[in-house]
Amino acid sequence: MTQEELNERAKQAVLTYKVDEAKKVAQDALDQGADLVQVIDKGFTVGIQEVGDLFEQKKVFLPHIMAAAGAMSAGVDLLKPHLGAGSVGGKKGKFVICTIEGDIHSIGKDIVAIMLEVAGYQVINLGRDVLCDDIVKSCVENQPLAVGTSALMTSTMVNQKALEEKLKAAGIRDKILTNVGGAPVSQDWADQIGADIYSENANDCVAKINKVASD
Ligand code: HCB
Repeated sequence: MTQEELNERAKQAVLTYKVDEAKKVAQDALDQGADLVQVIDKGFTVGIQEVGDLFEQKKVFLPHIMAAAGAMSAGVDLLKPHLGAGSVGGKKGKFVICTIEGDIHSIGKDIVAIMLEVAGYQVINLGRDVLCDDIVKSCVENQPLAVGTSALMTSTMVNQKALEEKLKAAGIRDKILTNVGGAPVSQDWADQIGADIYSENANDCVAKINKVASD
């Protein structure tokens, strides 16, 4: 089976909410030594984005989203241990990541976390709906190169701004790069709140962090 066929099957498994098929595609990809990052990025991720679009068009509803997310997680969880994540020992630096306070959306943030690990960063994934105070605490303890926050709702984006203020108050803002992402987030928003880097997607995030890490 070609890489494109595997990617398409992964996408369809999410689009049709099929947990078993998502696991099977992942296993087939492993068995044939396929490019696993592509299966995630061009397969499962595209599937969940399309389900998201259908949701916005009111063609599917919340239970469908949850089922699609479940299929995606089942496939990605199988692939994760085989991605070579951290194979270079996280030598490029630490990256603290989480979904911002008040927000439980975790799929995109977890994809970014995986891609950063594969790229050689030591990722400290704090989870979702993480209090700004806890993010600051982790930054003080871990002294990462960067902290990335994900916001999927207009109502929680404001907490990315609050984090900027809290990092300043803790006296560590100038020692850490801040990275913001999530569907409603934009370069304009990053500029407005004084975040260092806006990332449109996981690849964009890795590329931009690689650039600053190598400067
Ligand atoms: Co949810 N939800 N949801 N949801 N949800 C959205 C986000 C809406 C836009 C849907 C809509 O109404 N049109 C909407 C927000 C409206 C708004 O404020 N503008 C919404 C709402 C309202 C809600 C609830 C309040 C619904 C309810 O309960 N009534 C509730 C949230 C409660 C809360 O958080 N307190 C809710 C719940 C859910 C779930 C649980 C059903 C499920 C989440 C499951 C999970 O994450 N474990 C869910 C989902 C899946 C979505 C949609 C359909 C897809 C989000 C997603 O996973 N996209 C979404 C609609 C949409 O976005 N089109 C909808 C796919 C990923 C791959 O994309 O953008 O997250 P991404 O990540 C990209 C990119 O942004 C970037 O890289 C990622 C990978 O390429 N990136 C970063 C992201 N984070 C980054 C961090 C970095 O540092 C760097 C880059």
